Amino acid sequence: MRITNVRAICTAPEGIALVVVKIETSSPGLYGLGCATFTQRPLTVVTAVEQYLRPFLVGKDPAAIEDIWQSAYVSSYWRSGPVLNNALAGVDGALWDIKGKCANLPLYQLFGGKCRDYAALYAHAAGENVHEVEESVRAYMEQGYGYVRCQTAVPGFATYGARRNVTRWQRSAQGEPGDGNREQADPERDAGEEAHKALEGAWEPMPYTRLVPRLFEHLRNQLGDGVELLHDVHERIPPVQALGLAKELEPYNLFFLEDPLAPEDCGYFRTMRQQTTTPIAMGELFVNQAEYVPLIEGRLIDFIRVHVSDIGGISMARKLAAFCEFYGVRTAWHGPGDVSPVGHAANLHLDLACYNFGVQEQHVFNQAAQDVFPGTPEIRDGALWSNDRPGLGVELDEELAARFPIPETPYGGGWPPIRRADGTVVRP
Ligand code: GCO
Ligand code: MG
Repeated sequence: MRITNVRAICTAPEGIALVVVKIETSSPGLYGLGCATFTQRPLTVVTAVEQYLRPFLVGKDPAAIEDIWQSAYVSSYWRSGPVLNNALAGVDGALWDIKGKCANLPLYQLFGGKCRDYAALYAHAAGENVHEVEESVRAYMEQGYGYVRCQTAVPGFATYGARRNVTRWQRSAQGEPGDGNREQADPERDAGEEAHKALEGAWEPMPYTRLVPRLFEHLRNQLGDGVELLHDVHERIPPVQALGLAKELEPYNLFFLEDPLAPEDCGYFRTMRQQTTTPIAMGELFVNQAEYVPLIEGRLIDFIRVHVSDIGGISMARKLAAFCEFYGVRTAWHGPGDVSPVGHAANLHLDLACYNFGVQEQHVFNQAAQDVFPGTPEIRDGALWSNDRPGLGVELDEELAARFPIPETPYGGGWPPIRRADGTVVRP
């Protein structure tokens, strides 16, 4: 059997650009799918796949996953980074999908079988104030969720993960399902750049840093310890404030505090570890193993939040999960709306087969996305369930996918600049 074609397919059924690689083979009807979603720069990934990896791959044996990964990885000489790793991940995922289909087994079986029956999910609770967040957490608890990420708006300021002052696009990029219907009138989407900025508002670290401990104090007072609470700092505050926040949150026993530091500030993790027992999650922005290896071997973090396609896909993620196991670090693969259902399926197979599973981030795909991607993993009782089909278990309706082209968004699809009141741009 040989690889006969490699294509990168873009689709946005929720208004969020998704990229999926499809590898076709000389065996009639046998093809594979892999997630290559870098939602802020999707067309760069398409170029990397179709201009460079396709000529590299056509004619090769699709069974030779590791050799293809290693040789494709160095074929660009300069390697790693989000574009090349996403392209490589799409190929890698598609080859694993093909291998599972050839073996007539779901991928988790090829990875050593199940360590658990399902992957426990964490849902995204948000609100304009502590009461709204509490209400949102309660609703998730009633649906059977044991883990809930809690984000609150900071009155008068833009805040990651909370609805207020956030444009529709940012909401969808932050893991809240889009409407998927491009015809719907949406004044926010149609706002010009200036209006877009006005909707965001300014970001100030101190009001946020002062408010978050009050949020979790309220939640623990109202909800007790019967639910695991998480929070995403989203790398937005100065490192010394992140140290203080992590310490101040200790009494509220978070399951984890995510992205307290930016990748550029990883040097502070050693100090953070010495000062607090709040569990730390990091990694969604990592795009090179040189970033995550020191944090793991130093036992400086507790969960990896890696965007699987940003590190080169399933093959690399399996190696990383195994490496983490030796250091007591658990997995928490990145899984918002800018991971495709194919990518969520890859997360799920890793979740089921890795001993050191921590928790899985949830994204509830709208009906349009589920129609474009038949076999999207099922969410039930606060958990993600495998359909046990061979390979990844997800298909792609290309004709339907074409009806959801990448939408025009301000800033050319990039992450809009969040600025402080004085205009200084801050990290996402
Ligand atoms: C998360 C992430 C996302 C990112 C988004 C960027 O924890 O799920 O922080 O919400 O902001 O994936 O495109
Ligand atoms: Mg995050």
